[in-house]
Amino acid sequence: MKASKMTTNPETIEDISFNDFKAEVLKDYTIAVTSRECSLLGRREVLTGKAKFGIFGDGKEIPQLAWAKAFKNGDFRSGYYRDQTFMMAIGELTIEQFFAGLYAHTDINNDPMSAGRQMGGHFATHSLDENGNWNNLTKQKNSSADISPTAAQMPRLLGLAQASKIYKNVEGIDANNFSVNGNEVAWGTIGNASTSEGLFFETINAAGVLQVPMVISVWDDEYGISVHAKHQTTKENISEILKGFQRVKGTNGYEILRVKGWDYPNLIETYQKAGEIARKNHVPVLIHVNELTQPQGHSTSGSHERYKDAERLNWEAENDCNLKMREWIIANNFATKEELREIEKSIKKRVREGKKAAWSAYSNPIAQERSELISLLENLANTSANNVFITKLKNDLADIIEPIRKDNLSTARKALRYVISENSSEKTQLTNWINNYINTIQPKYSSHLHSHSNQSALQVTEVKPTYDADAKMVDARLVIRDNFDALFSKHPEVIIFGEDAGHIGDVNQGLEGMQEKYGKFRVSDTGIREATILGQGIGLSMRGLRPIAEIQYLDYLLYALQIISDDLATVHYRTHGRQKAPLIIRTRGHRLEGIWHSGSQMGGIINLVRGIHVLVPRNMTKAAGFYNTLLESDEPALVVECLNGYRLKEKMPNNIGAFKTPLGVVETVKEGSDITLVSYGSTLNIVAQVAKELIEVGIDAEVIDVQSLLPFDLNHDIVKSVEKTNRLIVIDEDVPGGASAYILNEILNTQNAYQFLDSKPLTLTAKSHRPAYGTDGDYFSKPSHEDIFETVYQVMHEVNPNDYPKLR
Ligand SMILES: Cc1ncc(C[n+]2csc(CCOP(=O)(O)OP(=O)(O)O)c2C)c(N)n1
Ligand SMILES: [Mg+2]
Repeated sequence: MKASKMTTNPETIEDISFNDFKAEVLKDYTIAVTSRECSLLGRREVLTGKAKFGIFGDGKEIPQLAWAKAFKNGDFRSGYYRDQTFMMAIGELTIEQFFAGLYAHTDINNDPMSAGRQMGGHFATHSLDENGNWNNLTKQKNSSADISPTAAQMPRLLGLAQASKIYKNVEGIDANNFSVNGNEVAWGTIGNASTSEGLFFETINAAGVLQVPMVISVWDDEYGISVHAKHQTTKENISEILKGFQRVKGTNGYEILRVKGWDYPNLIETYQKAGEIARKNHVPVLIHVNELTQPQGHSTSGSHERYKDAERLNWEAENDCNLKMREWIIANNFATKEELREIEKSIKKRVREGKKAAWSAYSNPIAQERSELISLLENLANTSANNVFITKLKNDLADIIEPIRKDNLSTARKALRYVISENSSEKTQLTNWINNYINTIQPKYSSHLHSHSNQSALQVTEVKPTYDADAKMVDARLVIRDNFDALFSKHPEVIIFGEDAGHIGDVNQGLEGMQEKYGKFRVSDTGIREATILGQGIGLSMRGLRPIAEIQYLDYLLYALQIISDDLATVHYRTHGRQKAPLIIRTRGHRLEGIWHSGSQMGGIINLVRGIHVLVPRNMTKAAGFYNTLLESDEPALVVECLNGYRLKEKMPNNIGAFKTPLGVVETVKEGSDITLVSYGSTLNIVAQVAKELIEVGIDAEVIDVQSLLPFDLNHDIVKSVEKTNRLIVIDEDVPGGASAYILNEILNTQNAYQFLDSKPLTLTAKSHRPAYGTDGDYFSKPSHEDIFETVYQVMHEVNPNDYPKLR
């Protein structure tokens, strides 16, 4: 059935198909009008204070209907906040759910997008059941969870599309839940202004190189909030300037299509074509959808009358896509004006009812909680000397027309202060109510930062490396290489990619020979594009593969840090555990040479990526053990190998691929009684060396390797050491106040080590500047042997100047 034919010659189509088509058109129109009505009422809910913020899909309805028709089971969306009509059209967003999201309903059954964690307009489907097990993604329409940073949906889109390519070309993977011969398309959407972002261009180029089944729609309404296209896009036309990407005979590249956003039949045809090209040929497609509008302006935060002139506002009113579809329906005799009016009237009613139902579902439990509290406060007031004050608090709470949980809990906690020196069963009841309320309500906002499943990385048990009696000392890179070899052969779904990771087997030869052995789809080179390397990893892992994304040096992780922080680290949390991206990021860092090959910006990293594990092994055996652990788990992690460790000698274990380094467990590498030295990574190895030298001056230091910054020392072993030595120095090569401050806080605050200290706890760090080049640059920038020795000695000198006379 060709929609465009219907426009010109409806009478030539047989009655039955005309009627079918008519029904479909009216069903589509119903969705478009329902979606619009939700946008209009949604804005009102914000302006009247029932919801905090609204950003809606009005003005973008019609192309999304066409897109939904081309979207098949198993396909994935990676889009942004304008896509509500699409979500409704694929059956993944009801009116009630739309409003539940707007109100921030914390029950995942009411707001399946995020259980109230995300602003409305941020969409998702459930890839996992409530226990964290995969659903069959090939039998449902999938939407990866949206995030707010503009264009940040693009890197992930690349990986979602590439997964089809992997499933098509790599044998032996159990694809049951994930793919049918790699026939799935990943569909992206982005606003015209957001195409100004580097992430957009990086993704476009990478997808052209990789030739993956990806269709990107640009919703072009000429504006990005108040900023017109003339400030955003060269020639004010994204498809025009991307023309060089158009494939021609004998080249790779894109199919680039352009269509007007109100032209329903042409949109249908365009989306069908785009889907076929991407699905069959694994060629990326860009659809530039222009002449779209924003009937209510950008969001509830402002009004577009401030920046659009009368001419533009008139144009938008006349070219509203829903209005144009309505005119088209009438012109083509699919329905009369009266019939449409009837449909519209009943939709208005239906949306009002849905909104009301969503509001009741959201507000009733809170009102119920308030009633309970009010009766407790009444009882408390009756028995308290501060009756007047408690009654006032209670009355103020009762007067709130639309109470939220904050009102309840804040009132209860304030009331407790009035009975601080009283004793009564009413006080006990209130205390219990508060504790119980916090225990049940807090998880609604804080759960699912990490996996709750039985594959949580914390559930993986340690397996120590074992050695033959005559085990050889080898270059450490061989330990890591042989371990990857074992992992690739054990897990067909493991793939690794990065700059120089393929042909030469990474810059340190940790993947030597792996591409030859496992093929170019599993061990591959990428362009220099850290953010989309990360995005590939996120998307691939969301579709059941186990990618290892290699970032060549820790210093260049910064290019990808935004996407790690905004997307990867929040996936599980922002979907209330209904999506996961168990990506392993492999990189190498710490001290070597110069400003950009010696960085150890661990403080910056750990503070930006809560939600993923950050592991800092001191050698390659430890690193390999972390990879082995992570592949048994369903969680994302960053592993920082020691850049100066590949040529050091390590003993080759005989259980390669099987030993596992546990997460969140420290290792005491030298026992001692005088002082506890805590470190990690390359610097740990120096600290261990210095500890031996300290014995010569009578200082017996205990050296602890943190190994795992996130999670940190879950067994609280470090405090046990401090309890014994009463002294503590944290040593690392990050800047002052960086990871060492985090470690110190964990030990003093979380583990309460302050009570065992007899000397001031210290941190010894690098200088505040970047490390200078050369051996002297390292010596004068990062903690040296002598710095560490003297700092420890000075502490002992202060304790006992007789035994430890002043050194300098
Ligand atoms: C990285 C980043 N910068 C700024 C913003 C604030 N912001 C949100 S939407 C938006 C405009 C986006 O315009 P466009 O891509 O054309 O999408 P439209 O809203 O017009 O559909 C901006 C600047 C953001 N969310 N993320
Ligand atoms: Mg725009």
